[in-house]
Amino acid sequence: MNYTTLARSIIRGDRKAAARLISVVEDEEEGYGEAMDMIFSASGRAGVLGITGAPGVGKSTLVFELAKGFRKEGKSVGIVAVDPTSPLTGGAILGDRIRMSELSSDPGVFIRSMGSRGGTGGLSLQASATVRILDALGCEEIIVETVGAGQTQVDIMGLADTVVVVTMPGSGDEVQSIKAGLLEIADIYVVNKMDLPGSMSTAADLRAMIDLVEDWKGWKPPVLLASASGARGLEEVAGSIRRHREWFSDPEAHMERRASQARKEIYDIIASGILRAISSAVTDEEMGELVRLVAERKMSPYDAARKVAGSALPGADLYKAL
Ligand SMILES: Nc1nc2c(ncn2[C@@H]2O[C@H](COP(=O)(O)OP(=O)(O)OP(=O)(O)O)[C@@H](O)[C@H]2O)c(=O)[nH]1
Ligand SMILES: [Mg+2]
Repeated sequence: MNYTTLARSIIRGDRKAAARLISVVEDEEEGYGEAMDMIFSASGRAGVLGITGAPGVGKSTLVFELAKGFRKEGKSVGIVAVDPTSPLTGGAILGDRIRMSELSSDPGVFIRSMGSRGGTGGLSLQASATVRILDALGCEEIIVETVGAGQTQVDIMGLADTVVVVTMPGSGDEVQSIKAGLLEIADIYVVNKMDLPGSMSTAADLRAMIDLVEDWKGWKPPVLLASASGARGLEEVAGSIRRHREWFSDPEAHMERRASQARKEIYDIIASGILRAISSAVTDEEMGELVRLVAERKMSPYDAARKVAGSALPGADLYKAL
């Protein structure tokens, strides 16, 4: 299969071709790198927004409302919902589908759900390739929903220019978990479900936490109250996203973040490519035998890894590397 034909169709705006190339990346087919080079050249125009937070805080509802807002401005929208938890049951994804059905009939909206299928490639790489493909397709705004830190393999900062961390009132645990993992990644905080009791004090807790950091290097994350399902506070959220984007669009000022995004993507691509090359150097039987030996504790997993990698990379100093 020549994926470059697919890439050309995507750049012309062919949604079916985009869906197919995303599947190629997800299924870890070989040889789509050249198509991704073309996609890369045609991308770079979209605004990429990350929405993250604990399960059930209202991320998808917020994504839906923000997408509707972008549509009102006449912008085309791509939505990538990453569900690392339950690729099998797909419960959350199904719920999202129903919620999204209003948008999915809109030709200006492209929605894609993805979950880890337990393959060798990283979900991060799949998500970043999907964002690029939607960008090349012509989506002007791309929203990526991921479940909060610690529960996901997807580094949202590596994907998005603006990251919104969503939380909800009622659990001090929430603020604790944000402290533990999400503090460094948030550009904007949204305390969703402001219709429920305790939203003011959750916001106050977050603000107190933010105030402890002395130097925000030009952008101090605002804490906003909203109700995604009640359509309250959404203008303010959209406004903050716009302001952050303006601030972030100065390329000189943000080389550090862009460089760390680039570094991560390069390493993800290397890791997935090498893993694929190495895996194809052993047969399923050979791999099965090694798995059995390690499971029976007759061989160290490091030794097994060296044996597999050694047959694909003769001459590499695997004792040093592994
Ligand atoms: N009371 C209240 N409920 C809300 C609000 N926003 C969303 N919800 C409800 O919260 C529940 C979870 O919303 P989702 O948007 O699916 O949350 P999520 O964070 O995407 O959930 P996962 O993707 O499963 O992690 C749904 O029943 C929503 O209707 C709100 O502002 N107030
Ligand atoms: Mg969701």
